[in-house]
Amino acid sequence: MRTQVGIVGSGPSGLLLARLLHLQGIDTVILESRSRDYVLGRIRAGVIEQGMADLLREAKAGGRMDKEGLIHEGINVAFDGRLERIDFPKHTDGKVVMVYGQTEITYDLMKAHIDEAGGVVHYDAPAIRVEDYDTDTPKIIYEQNGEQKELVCDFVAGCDGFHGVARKSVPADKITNFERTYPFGWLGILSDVPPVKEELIYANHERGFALCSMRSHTRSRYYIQCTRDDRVENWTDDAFWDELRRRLPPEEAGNVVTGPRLEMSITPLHSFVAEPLQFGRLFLAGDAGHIVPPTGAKGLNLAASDIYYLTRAFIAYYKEKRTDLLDHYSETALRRVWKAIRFSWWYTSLLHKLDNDPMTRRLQVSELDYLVGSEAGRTVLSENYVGLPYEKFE
Ligand code: FAS
Ligand code: PHB
Repeated sequence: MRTQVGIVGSGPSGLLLARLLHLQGIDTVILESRSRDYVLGRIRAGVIEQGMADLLREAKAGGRMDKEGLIHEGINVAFDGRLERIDFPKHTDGKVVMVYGQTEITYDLMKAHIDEAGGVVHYDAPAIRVEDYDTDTPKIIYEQNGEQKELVCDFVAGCDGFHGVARKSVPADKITNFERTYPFGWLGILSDVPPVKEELIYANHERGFALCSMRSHTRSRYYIQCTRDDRVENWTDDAFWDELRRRLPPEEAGNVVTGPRLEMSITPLHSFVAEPLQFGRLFLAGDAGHIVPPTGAKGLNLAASDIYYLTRAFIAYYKEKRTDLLDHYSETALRRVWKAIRFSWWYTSLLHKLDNDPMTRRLQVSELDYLVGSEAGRTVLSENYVGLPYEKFE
């Protein structure tokens, strides 16, 4: 099999890239190890920046988002029994975020790229490795129906997430990994109950972090900090709701509407960056190149900015035979990645129970008190949360 851009992984990165290139007449083939339904069934991101929303519109896959997505002009921060609202438009020249689930985004991209445009995606076709990416004809070796096959390409985009094979196809001495693992995770529940509040609540509490989010006005997503080795089996729904309420200010705790779980899962928290993101004709994008703890809601949005730069680089190559944008993809994408890594680490450290030292707790509460009491503090939080601007790349 032969194509122009071979893509490993049909998560939001891979699908968005394929869709945007298709609209420019550039051929792609996606190889995905899982089934279509499995990919669609994942419960992940819920908050998207302006940049991601604009890219979905550019991909002509933003119609349902614009109809059903919830525009949020702020978040709430809870600590010390207080609840403080951060007004984004006031501190960022009118910028906002959108609450629209990753599951919905994946559905919309599959519909636009595969069902409506006939885009080529091979499901249940795991890639085994990427070869010859330092030549003009890189190959993806993959398995399908028990047979080993190869996809010959001009370029390979590794959009196969943290556990994928694209990054692992690069020799260790050619890549530098930066990693930080946190000694805790998030226990999340999805339930068809109205959210406790119109906007998200990020709560710092002596018992640990809590987050109140949603997917719609009738479907809520809540998270509480748990230990890294905790297990979903340890938690009944009631135990989850009781612990969540303990970590919220009294009024909000009283307003929580509880219900049975649709889904419950634990997410370990870590920060990871691979450098560079380009190896000859192999390009890494999204979680294949970097991971952030979900506290800052940046994972999916960083995947979007990578795809913004990578799409423009491929278009410049195929339309004008330019290679300069391809050569600058890695450094440009990583500049924005590191700022989001820093913000996500800082926000995670500020809101989570890091240890049992009362000094740590006092430092967190006083930093939160400073932050919400200062215009500069509110601006710093708002600017980073709504998403730092994309660089001009043309
Ligand atoms: P993905 O991991 O989504 O997709 C990679 C694809 O590659 C998968 O379909 C996988 O099956 C496939 N694959 C893997 N190995 C393969 C192989 N060998 N061959 C073929 N295919 C292969 N981000 C936010 O911005 N906001 C949030 O609110 C947020 N909340 C989150 C909550 C949770 C609980 C979690 C876990 C993550 C959250 N994230 C959030 C981050 C998350 O959204 C990721 O950043 C996003 O899924 C990244 O998309 P991709 O890069 O496409 O990787
Ligand atoms: C979510 O809605 O799943 C969500 C929202 C904000 C975050 C992380 C997850 O920071």
